[in-house]
Amino acid sequence: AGTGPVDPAQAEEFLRLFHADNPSAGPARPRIREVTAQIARSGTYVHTAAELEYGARIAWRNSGRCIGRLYWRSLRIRDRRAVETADGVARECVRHLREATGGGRIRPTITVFAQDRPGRPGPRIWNEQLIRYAGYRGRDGVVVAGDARNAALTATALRLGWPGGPGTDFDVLPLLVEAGGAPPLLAPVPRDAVLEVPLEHPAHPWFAELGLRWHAVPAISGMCLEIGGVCYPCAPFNGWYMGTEIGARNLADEDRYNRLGAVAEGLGLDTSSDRTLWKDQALVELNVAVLHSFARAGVTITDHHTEARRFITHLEREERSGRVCPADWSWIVPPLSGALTPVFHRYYDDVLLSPAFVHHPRKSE
Ligand code: HEM
Ligand code: NRG
Repeated sequence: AGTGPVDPAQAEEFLRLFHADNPSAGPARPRIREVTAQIARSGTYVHTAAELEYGARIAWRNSGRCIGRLYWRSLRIRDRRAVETADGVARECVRHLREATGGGRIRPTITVFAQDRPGRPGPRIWNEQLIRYAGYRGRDGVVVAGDARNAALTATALRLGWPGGPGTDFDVLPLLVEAGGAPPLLAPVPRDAVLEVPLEHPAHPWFAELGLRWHAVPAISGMCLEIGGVCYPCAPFNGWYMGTEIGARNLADEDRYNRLGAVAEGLGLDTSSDRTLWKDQALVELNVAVLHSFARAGVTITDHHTEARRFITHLEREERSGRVCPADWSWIVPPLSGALTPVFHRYYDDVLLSPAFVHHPRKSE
């Protein structure tokens, strides 16, 4: 994939797969002839709407790092291939967020923008996700507020003219949308398109005072959707969160929000030695708060025990269908209580299949 010519062999392989799985689309042969001619003429080809939908769902099914694949058939596809300007992309991303958020009943959704063509790359979003919290660096370069993961993107946004947010730990960054070879457009994400959940603990009233919160929808915007040799560089997608992503990583990692100390203090734990397991205890209560708060707010979320069981169901189904299910152990096993879940106790095939979601090199640095 990329802005070079499409490899006809990749196109053919995809079309064979599509027609094998979709008998109602007729035989593959005539379509392959047509596409081969299109590639010879123009260096690329255009998917039908049915091919695009199928390709996007299979790309999810092929994502070896994703534990949430049981429902891969339910992905909603927003075909916006005609949109290629930066403000068109920004506007449709905001619509995507509104539709996918569903007031808390989150719907797995992907919006597909213009494809790469030889000499004419499609649009790109520099943000890793549609919703990201700014990370502000002080004079010495150390992050003083917000999410350190997004410090480089925040600096880029400021350099491009973003005035900055109020300076809280949870300022939503604008979208940086690149199109047509121009410098990226800064597009604010309206407040009312960003559903957030303030965190509280079912048993500890002081917890709410920590002022922690997280956004409802994880919408990955920094990956390329590759289907049959064609690259869609801008194809943001979302499902819903598994609680550990927020509670055991985003808010807990030392190079993210690093809040275990604050939680431990609230709990009155002995933090004088690692061996008291204060971090482990604080981690569990933080994760209890995440799941409890999302549920109370009516926002879809899953826990790692349920999702691990579902993933095993998915694996068994895939096996019965005669397919290999690629999986990367180090991403599938949850970052909390790994061995308590069934996904820990086995090995996986980790093969690269196409269609696929692939990482772009990060653009903000
Ligand atoms: C990764 C859960 C939907 C594609 C992940 C991860 C989790 C997860 C826990 C690991 C994240 C990490 O450790 O940072 C879920 C759940 C979903 C869901 C609960 C609910 C429906 C989707 C959808 C797609 C998708 C709709 C695409 C259409 C991916 C990909 C990755 C991933 C490509 C790897 C991301 C990377 O390399 O950074 N998912 N997912 N997931 N998921 Fe899903
Ligand atoms: N860990 C990241 C999100 C990665 C993808 N997770 C999902 N994807 N649940 C974070 O923001 O914490 N999804 O499409 O639902």
